[in-house]
Amino acid sequence: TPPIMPMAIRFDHEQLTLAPAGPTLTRRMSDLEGLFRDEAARAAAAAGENPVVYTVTSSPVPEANRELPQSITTIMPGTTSGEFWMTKGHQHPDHQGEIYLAITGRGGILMFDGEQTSWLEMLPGTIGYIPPGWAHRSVNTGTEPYAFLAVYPGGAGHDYDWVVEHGMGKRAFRGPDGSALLRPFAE
Ligand code: S6P
Ligand code: ZN
Repeated sequence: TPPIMPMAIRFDHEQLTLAPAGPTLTRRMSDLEGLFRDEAARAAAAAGENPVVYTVTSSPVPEANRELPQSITTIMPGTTSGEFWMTKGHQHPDHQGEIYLAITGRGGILMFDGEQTSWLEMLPGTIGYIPPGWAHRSVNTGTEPYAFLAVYPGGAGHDYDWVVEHGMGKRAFRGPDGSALLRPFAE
């Protein structure tokens, strides 16, 4: 493959798209087996309307060592038995760090290093820093789509099994006043 040349990528704030764009990934309820507290409710939703929970649009920068790719994640608003809609969550196998920039809507980053849990509230303009070794899951805590830019080392990778094995420490539910309420992962 030819070397990547310097490039400008246009970000459309309204459409939440990149041009030029790389691959786009769509995750529906059927792709999120075993991740919500109420798996029966998740399975029922997957068997029914099977809604899109989030999309990830990448730039053309490849996920390869020494490159610095970026993507836009858009999580739809919603809850499953009170648990806010969220990404699968993953750990980077070699523990690289990552940054997120919140663009629209409201959300949070739930992080877990195997012992401690961290929660960062994300509002448009917030830069969230994910330090090395912290698994990360994004959550839409609002009533509109929540979108953010992620910038990460090209060799970072995605270890989804780590989250299945270790959990995320906590879960984000909609509290009585509509804001996020963190509860123990297995409660
Ligand atoms: C990649 C970065 C994001 C996520 C995306 C979807 O390092 O953290 O682009 O991949 O937000 O989340 P997930 O957990 O399904 O990959
Ligand atoms: Zn990541």
